[in-house]
Parts: sequence; structure tokens; C-alpha cells
Amino acid sequence: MPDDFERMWADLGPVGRSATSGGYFRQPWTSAEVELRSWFVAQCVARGLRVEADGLGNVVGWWEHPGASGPAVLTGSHLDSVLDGGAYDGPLGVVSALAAVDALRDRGFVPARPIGVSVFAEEEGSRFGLACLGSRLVAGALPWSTARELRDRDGVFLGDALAAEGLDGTPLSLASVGTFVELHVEQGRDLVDRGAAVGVASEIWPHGRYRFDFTGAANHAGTTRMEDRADPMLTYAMTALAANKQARLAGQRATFGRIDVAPNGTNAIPSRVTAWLDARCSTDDGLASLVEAISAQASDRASRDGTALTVTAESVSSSVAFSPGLAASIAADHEGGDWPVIPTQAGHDAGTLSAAGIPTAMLFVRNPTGISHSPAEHASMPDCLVGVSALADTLERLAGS
Ligand code: HGY
Ligand code: MN
Ligand code: MN
Ligand code: MN
Repeated sequence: MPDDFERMWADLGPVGRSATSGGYFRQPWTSAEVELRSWFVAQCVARGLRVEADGLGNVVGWWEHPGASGPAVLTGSHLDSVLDGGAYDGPLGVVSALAAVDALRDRGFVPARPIGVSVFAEEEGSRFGLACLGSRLVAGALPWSTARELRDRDGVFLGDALAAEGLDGTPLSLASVGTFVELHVEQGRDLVDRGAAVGVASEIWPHGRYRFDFTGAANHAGTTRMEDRADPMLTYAMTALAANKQARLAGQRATFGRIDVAPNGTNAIPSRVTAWLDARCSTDDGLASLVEAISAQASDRASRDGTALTVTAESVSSSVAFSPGLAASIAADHEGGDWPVIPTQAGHDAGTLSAAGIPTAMLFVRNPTGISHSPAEHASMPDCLVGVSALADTLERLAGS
């Protein structure tokens, strides 16, 4: 079994990897992500799984053992990455799911219920801006009429990007799914602090993405007196400082990780700065208050700078509480005690499926760097293998007779 995991992991290593940073560029419906999806289909076929691929790039490999019936157990994650992302965020859950199927077969396990291994498309929202796009469409949380009008940074519509891959936007159905389990690399330091190789998720913090459009007046960087400017970059910069302070004081998270500046010239005061706020909070009300406070400070600053501001909520995901019974049963009674049950501030397809009413659980594998969405993300091979056994044990319990 360790061999299977390591071989699969080695297959993925070079796909979409930057020679300069060592990070990954696996944006959805680009060559790297398409290659990964074909690899996944080939892995399913090699295991005799029935492949169900939809019109979005979501794929499930079904292990339908003769006699297996009733609500299916689905496990998996995503293969796309953020820009310059790590190797583990997403692919670890997919490779572990395939390796868990191998482990169950090695154990001679006979599933009483179908088991599916899934890959969901555009989990990161790194291309079309909306995270968990594939799972949202499958879960009915987003209409196709809205999704197909989303544009990437080059102005390409989602509908056209899919059509170029021969995909028509039709989602697969999760009607047969009774439970979903997603294994994921941990994206913070909790498991390192607790000295545990594996943990179980209790909840996902509410989070959202908000577009701040600051407009001012383009002018000459040299001849325009400092008091005569309407500089949207200044308003943006003060807003970024205010957001950081606000989130620190409230014990929450606020990040401006992406900006777009027009006309983007060194010797011109910009006419426009568009900046995207990623905000996360432990409660829905807290998230609303955090964004309100940041927006109010930004507006106040804009009026002092002679600039204008509009704030648009592009997506907001409410708090997700995973099935406590399922989490407790997965976490209980391991060698050395129970596994920690911990909240996460990261979004996941598991959150979308849970919000759609499917009982859902997540397993986390320790990340010794505590760093994610960066090439420095890591998980040790021994910890990954503990994760595979933990996932296999969970599937055995959920799909057993
Ligand atoms: O941004 C996130 O929380 C995620 O990793 N999709
Ligand atoms: Mn991620
Ligand atoms: Mn992920
Ligand atoms: Mn000049």
C-alpha cells in the first residue's frame, strides 16, 4: 500500500510545477489541470472503478462491488491549485482516497455500500474568482446561468472555457450520496502544536471575498502637487492597514492578496485600484461586522483622499458545522488517544456538500511547516500514510455492513 501512494504521488510531482519557485500553477481548465484529471481517470480505470465525468470537470470513480447498495460513501478533494500553490492542498485528498481504496481491497474488505472517489473542479476559485465552483454547481448552490457569465483575468467566460474543453456545464448528481469524507493537508499549525499526525474537522469558519473598487484621477507623478491628488492607491494602502488592525483586534482574518491597478505605470497616479478582500471570522455576524468596519474606514479615508469607493460582496460562505457524531466517531480510540477535533479557517468542497445537507466529515494531515497556499506547504510521507489508513478505516466503518 505505501508503494501505491508513493508511486501516485511521484506521478503528480512535475505537473504544473514552476521551475523558479517550485510551486504549482494548476488553474482549472488549463493544460496542467486537464492533465491531472486525465491521470485521475486513468487511475480509476486501472482500478476497475466506473468513471462518471460531468460537464464541468467534476469526476467520480465508483467502486460498486456486486451486492453493494444504499446511500453511497463519497471521498475525495480537488486537483486545482492557487497561483504558486503547494503540492498537497487538494491532491493529497485525491491520492489518499485512491490509496484508501487499494488498502481496503488489500484488507479483503467487501463494501456493503458503493464508494466513490471524487475530484471537484475549481475549488480554489483561482481562475474564475469563486471558490468551490464545481461542488457549488453540483450541490445546486449556484445556478449555471450565473456561473457561465463569470470571467477569468483574460476576460474569458466560464461557459466558453468549458466549451473549449468540450464541457457543457451539466453537473453530475449527488442524489445517491449518503456521506462525504474529505481528507486534506492541514493549512495551519494546530496539529503540530498538539503533536498529532491526524485531526478531524469540527467546523469551517464563515468567510467571504469582497471587491473594493477605488477610483481617483490619473495624473503626472512628478508635476502634480501632493495636495492636488486624488490617489486611489493611497486610499487602498490605508484600507489594507485598517483591515489588518481590525482583524487583529477582533482575533479574525483579513487579507488583501490581489490588486489590479490602472493604468499601472510607475510615473502616473493611478485612476483606479481594484483590491480583493478575503475575510474570515468565527461567526456569521462577526464576519458581517468585520467587513462593515473595514468598509466604513475605507469610505472615510476615500472622502479624505478625494477618491470614490464601491464594495461588492462577490461570495460569502456561512459557517459550516460538520456532523459532530461523525467527527467524534472518526476521532475516537486511536493508539495514543483520540485525535484532535479542530475548527478550520479554510474553505473546502466538504463545506459546500455539508451545507447542501449531506453528512460530511474532514480528516486533516499534519503540515510541519504550518504553511499553505505556498510552495512551502508540506506533509511527511509517514504522516500521509497515517492519513490513508485513517481514511480507509473511516470508509470501512461507513460502507461496511
Ligand atoms: O481559500 C480557501 O480557504 C481554500 O483553500 N479554498
Ligand atoms: Mn486551498
Ligand atoms: Mn483545498
Ligand atoms: Mn512626461
